[in-house]
Amino acid sequence: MQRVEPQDFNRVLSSMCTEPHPAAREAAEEFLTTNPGDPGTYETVSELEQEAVDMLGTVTGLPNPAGYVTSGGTEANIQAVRIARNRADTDRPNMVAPESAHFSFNKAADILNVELRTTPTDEDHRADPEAVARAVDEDTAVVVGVAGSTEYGRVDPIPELADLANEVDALCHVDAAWGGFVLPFTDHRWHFGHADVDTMTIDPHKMGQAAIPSGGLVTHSKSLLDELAVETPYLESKSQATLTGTRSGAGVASAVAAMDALWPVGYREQYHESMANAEWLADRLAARGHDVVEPELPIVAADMSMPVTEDLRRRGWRVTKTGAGEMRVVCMPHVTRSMLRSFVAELDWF
Ligand code: 0PR
Repeated sequence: MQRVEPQDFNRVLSSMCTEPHPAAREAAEEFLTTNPGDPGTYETVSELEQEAVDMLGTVTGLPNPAGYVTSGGTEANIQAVRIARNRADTDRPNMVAPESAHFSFNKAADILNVELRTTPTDEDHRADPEAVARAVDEDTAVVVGVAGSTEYGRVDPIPELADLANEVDALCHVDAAWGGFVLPFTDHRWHFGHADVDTMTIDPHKMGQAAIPSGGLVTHSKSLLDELAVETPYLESKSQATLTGTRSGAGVASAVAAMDALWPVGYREQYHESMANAEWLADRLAARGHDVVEPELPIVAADMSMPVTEDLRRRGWRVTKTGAGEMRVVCMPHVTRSMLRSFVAELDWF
């Protein structure tokens, strides 16, 4: 086969994934042939998975976490809803999520036959606890909060949402798929140590700088994870909680390698650098007369009246639009200041 370059990150401003840390890349390659779905056979990677979960617990303020390394945020969100549905004492379960929640919750609702009730966000794109309070009832299995939203990088008021979940005996799930590796360095109250959170999504393959596929589902107790267990008669292990069967050991090993290398110093430095880049870009765009959604985490959205994504795309840039039509730039680790400088300079062409 002719060698093709899989991805040049040079002009990618749209992705929530990034170039893996060198140690993560190496670990991924080393563990390519292992299958953590069969822990009786592949013991080493299985031990590594527990290490990964323990480290994710450290990042999310949870001393004795139970969970596993998923294929990504979608799987972790689906499984969190599944835990809640299985545990709920109702025939007509619903979940309540802000409209800013990722579309993986629509998939979860469809697959699991759980009614999805979306609530409006406030003027700053955060979940509105009053709207959530109006939507929950005794059939609510889970209340979802987003910590680092896909479009605007906003953090929902997690303690309030967790209280609302508690009131109706529902679980509280936090989707920190993207935000989980930057939020520890902010003042936000988002994790298990800050509120009565039951389950969380946090993806090493996004801001965690691990190789794809590496997502994370973390819960505060083994009994919650056991809601997912099915019997596995012909494996050495007796049950399996994961959604997929055969899984990539590459994701597991690279998650451990990335967190080993970067937690907490490397991630902290990256957060400050990415945040400074986001603020710089927001300032430049505002100076050009654009309406900018002030970045709270390293995502910039700006009402670009003029250069549309297709024009930029033709020039090699990868940017996406929000549902409302704003241009959106995710300041991932591969997005450097010089890259942003050339981006802003090129805007002058339009
Ligand atoms: N939760 C949140 C908050 C997310 O932002 C995403 C992905 C997910 C869950 C789902 O995660 P997985 O894609 O790992 O299953 N958000 C990005 C999006 O949908 C995913 C993405 C990643 C898009 C890389 C583009 C890209 O180049 O926009």
